[in-house]
Amino acid sequence: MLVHAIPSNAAYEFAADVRAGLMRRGQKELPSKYFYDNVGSALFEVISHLPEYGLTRADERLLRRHADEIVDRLAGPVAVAELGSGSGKKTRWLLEAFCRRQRTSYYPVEISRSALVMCERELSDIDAISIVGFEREYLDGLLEVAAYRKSGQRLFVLFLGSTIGNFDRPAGVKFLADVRGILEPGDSLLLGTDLEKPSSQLLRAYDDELGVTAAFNLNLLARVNRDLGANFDLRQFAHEARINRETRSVEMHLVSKRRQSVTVPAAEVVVEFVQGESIWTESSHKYAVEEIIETAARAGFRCETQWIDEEWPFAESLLIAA
Ligand code: AVI
Repeated sequence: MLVHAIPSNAAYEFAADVRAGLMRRGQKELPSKYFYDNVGSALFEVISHLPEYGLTRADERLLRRHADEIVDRLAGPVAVAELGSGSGKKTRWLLEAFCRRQRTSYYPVEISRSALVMCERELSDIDAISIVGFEREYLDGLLEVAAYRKSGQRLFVLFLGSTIGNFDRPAGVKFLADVRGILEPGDSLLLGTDLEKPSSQLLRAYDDELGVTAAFNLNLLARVNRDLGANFDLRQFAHEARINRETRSVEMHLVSKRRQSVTVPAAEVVVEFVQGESIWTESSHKYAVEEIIETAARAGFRCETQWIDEEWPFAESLLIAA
């Protein structure tokens, strides 16, 4: 696989985001996109196997069951781009179905290099596939993929795993509208979205018994230590999952167990914590089925069809650029 590597200002952006998030008045925060270094990507892979976290398996089940039907609905030569490919495991079904029809170019866009490497290992045995990976933020990567488009070729974008849920709702619409802005009419987007479910089920999914999600969350502090030279004492922070009914989301926080101060040299800050104060690290918004159609319409897409998993409420929506 050819990999286009990330530009070197990423470390500065990380330091700037950490500084801005930890120096905020009121709720401190760190952006969830920084979960996915090598350790975080490996932990997320484990989360996807946990009995409490059915999201990834539901996504994969739908893709496995409906891959042929999805591909049949997309006529002509198609290049496939995936925003956040992860290990690429669940994409195999779709790519195999495309490659049975025609030689297919697959462009995974990932901020995690280790995920790109896993993805290539997982998928390179498929006959008639060519893989070119982009170590980029989603929209930057998609812009580059669009520049690769051959004349007469349609782009089919995958945004799976309910990553859309990690944006707040207005930002989700804006993100989809930005994707739409890069596409041409008739191109398509397959959007995987986790649906609303009981709070007790969500709390178990985001605070599992084994403590893998806790490790995934705490790894963000470990990454700040590793990459920015900070001195977070991981044992002095506790993972917590909270339901936010207003935003219909599950939030993850890291709660300071005592009064403490932490230095982050590369971000040039010393951060003070009082006991019980938290860093908000992620929100996972859950959607109603009809809401996905309305959200897509506001971003300039028509919903062609949806497939719903009954075992773990989750929707795969095929959206066409209007
Ligand atoms: C990647 N994303 C959709 C996952 C989610 O469910 O929000 C990340 C995750 N956070 C905790 N567990 C998994």
